[in-house]
Amino acid sequence: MSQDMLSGLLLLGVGGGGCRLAASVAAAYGGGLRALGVDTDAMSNREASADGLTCLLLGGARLAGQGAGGDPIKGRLAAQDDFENLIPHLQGVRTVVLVACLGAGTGGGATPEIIRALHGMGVATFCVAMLPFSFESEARRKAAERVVSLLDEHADSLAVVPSDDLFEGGADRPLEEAVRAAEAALASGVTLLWRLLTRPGFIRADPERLHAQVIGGGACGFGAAAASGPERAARVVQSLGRCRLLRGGERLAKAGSVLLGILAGPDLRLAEVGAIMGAVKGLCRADCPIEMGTVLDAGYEGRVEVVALAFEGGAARASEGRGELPLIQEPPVAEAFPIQPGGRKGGRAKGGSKLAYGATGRGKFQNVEPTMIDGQDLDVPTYVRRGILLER
Ligand SMILES: Nc1nc2c(ncn2[C@@H]2O[C@H](COP(=O)(O)OP(=O)(O)OP(=O)(O)O)[C@@H](O)[C@H]2O)c(=O)[nH]1
Ligand SMILES: [Mg+2]
Repeated sequence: MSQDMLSGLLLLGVGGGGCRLAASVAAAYGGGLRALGVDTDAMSNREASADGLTCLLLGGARLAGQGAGGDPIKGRLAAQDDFENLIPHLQGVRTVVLVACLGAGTGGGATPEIIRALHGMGVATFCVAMLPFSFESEARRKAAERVVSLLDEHADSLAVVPSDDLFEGGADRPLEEAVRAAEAALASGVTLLWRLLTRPGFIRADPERLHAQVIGGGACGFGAAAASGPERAARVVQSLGRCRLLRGGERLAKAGSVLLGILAGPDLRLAEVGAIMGAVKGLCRADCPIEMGTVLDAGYEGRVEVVALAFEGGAARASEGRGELPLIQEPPVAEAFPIQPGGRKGGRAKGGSKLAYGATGRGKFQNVEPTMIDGQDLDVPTYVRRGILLER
């Protein structure tokens, strides 16, 4: 079994933009990353497949491979139709890292549905959701915002990334260079989990703790910085503190837990690891746990890169973690995806289950021992456990 199979992670691109970004993240990782794309648009699927990403068509019977045309309801129904086809790809997967661009039909409509179904199967989800560029229409921005609240409700960890921020300092750069830099920034954050697990340096990340981190993470910001030359350890943390994706350090200052990767060549010195950790601690709250790992790769010779995932929440306790591997053979697809003719946009539960139950679905039972009967946590309301949409 390859190292990547052992990581239990799957990268999933959703929609046209999501698949393109997932393909570039997988390519930036350098091969071997377990990745998949799903889209309603057959042509876009073919393009992503040509870029090396295996893509599945969603809603072929409903949309004839023509895409969701900007309509998130079509995207949602397409995911309901064909989620089943994803199941063979989930063998051994404990955490799915979803990448989607919001503002149109498939990324906006299918992503919350897929997350809800994965949650019903006991698979943890870390969603990276891109917001439209500021030069796109107001309607796209509003559509994206509506989806963010759904994702917030169902994803275990959620990083919302304004596309503009990814193109930090890129306005005057040649377009191709700006796109490459933006993709590299995204890849640094998204692939950190894989790199810590499958290409560790002398400090290895623990898969259980990473899994618990995703489950308890909540809102997440990520940022990366690189430096070389003298004083590179001090300078790399200074530029991480200024990173726009981390809101100029605000995300770190408020974080409930941080996952930090130090990526360097074999020339990395122990004193530099100490200096980086000390400086990052200085950017965070005194009581913020920082889980750190190093990735040593000859390609980084002379350079040090620091990647931080700043989570609002802390790692889930072992009792909250979904320790069991999902039962791939008998997925609760029917319960997770009740077909709703003329279903409501969003389909939020009455009373807004986000406030009541949060991303884990455990609400006020968040910090108590789960009441487990037949493998089901009865502290989580049935409709949340089964992903049933309630009409107001
Ligand atoms: N960074 C980046 N963003 C993209 C790219 N393509 C699309 N987007 C963004 O993604 C948003 C949604 O567009 P798509 O991903 O193409 O839409 P979709 O999810 O395929 O939905 P439908 O086409 O309606 O089925 C757009 O408003 C853009 O902000 C891309 O290649 N790179
Ligand atoms: Mg599309």
